[in-house]
Amino acid sequence: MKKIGITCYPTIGGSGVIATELGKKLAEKGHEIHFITSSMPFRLEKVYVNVYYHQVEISHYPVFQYPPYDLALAAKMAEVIDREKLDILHVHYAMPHAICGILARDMAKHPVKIVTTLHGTDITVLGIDNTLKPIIRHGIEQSDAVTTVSDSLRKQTVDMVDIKKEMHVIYNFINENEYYPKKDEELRHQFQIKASDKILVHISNFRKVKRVQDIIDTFKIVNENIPSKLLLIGDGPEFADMAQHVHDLGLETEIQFLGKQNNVSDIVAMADLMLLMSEKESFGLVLLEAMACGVPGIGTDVGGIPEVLTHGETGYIVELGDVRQAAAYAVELLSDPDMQKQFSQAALDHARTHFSSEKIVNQYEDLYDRVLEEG
Ligand code: GMT
Repeated sequence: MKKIGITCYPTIGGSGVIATELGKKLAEKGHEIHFITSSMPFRLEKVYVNVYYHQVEISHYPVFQYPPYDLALAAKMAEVIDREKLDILHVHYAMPHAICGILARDMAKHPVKIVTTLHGTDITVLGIDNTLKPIIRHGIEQSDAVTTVSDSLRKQTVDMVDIKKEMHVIYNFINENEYYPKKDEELRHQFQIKASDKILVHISNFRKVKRVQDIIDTFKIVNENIPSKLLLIGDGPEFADMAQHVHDLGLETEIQFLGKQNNVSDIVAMADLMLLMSEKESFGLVLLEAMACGVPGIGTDVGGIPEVLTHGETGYIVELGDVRQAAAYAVELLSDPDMQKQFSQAALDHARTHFSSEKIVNQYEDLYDRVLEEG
């Protein structure tokens, strides 16, 4: 049994999901888990044995122009490391979490190892602000072990941050108790979707990089050929423009905006196809969650997406922005029930074989063992 601290962004997002589900799985296996975050991670919705939560308090002293969240986090990490005698502090994102962890490790009296998982935005942020490169590099190099959620992200990190340190690819995983094939006819009824309509779904934080407009434009072509509905889940900077675009296309009755949702598995499982047409995506957890529900996907040939989706088997990969091709694949699949069944089964099998929680959580446990053995 190990004592493991976990720090992540606790709000809605794939990295928070993975960090929280990992903590829950490790706790089930008998480890003691301490979440150190700014608020309760959103998937930690009930009491779990072996799971503790330490909230970071920020002081609003008037002299500080900006509340020093990063320092408050580092101080809380050091306090928890010493009081709970943590073996491992697993932080998600180099910035700022690895940096805070390294500072906490320096401050704490109890020896602790820092494991950092990179989720992507750290590295893509560098495209915007090069001044952060040295601090991200420091966070990676000073961690005791580093993982990336795809091989594409590993390579991108090496290229962009010029890193010599070994980085281990550990893919994201699914919570099989939550994501599995389930068709909820009542839910379909509540959304007023006819049994004959095909359902397409997209989930994101509506940032520009998610190219939600491509999703809508793909759906427009699909809808001209097949009775269908598009469910858009999430919220973010592009939301208002996308609502306007849907209005301009006259598709308000065909496309529903559901906003932020905490428990999306029932909606995902109800769908026939997941669309993710981003221009940056280190993994694309929503594609995997859909596959685990037996729902194939269409994604762009970008980042880690081709490591999740197998073209022609569990879904399709298209060039960035190629809405015509995406729509053509969707129409071909959704108008052939046998093919749909075959893709659905392949998606489910692939998710369970390659991204099972057992397989991936074991990889993290092995890494913790190796890091602790290194002394
Ligand atoms: O995609 C986002 O903007 C959210 C971000 C996050 O922190 O959850 O997602 C990143 O981490 C996910 C979990 O590993 C990955 O599935 C996403 O692909 C990755 N997003 C990007 O690389 C843009």
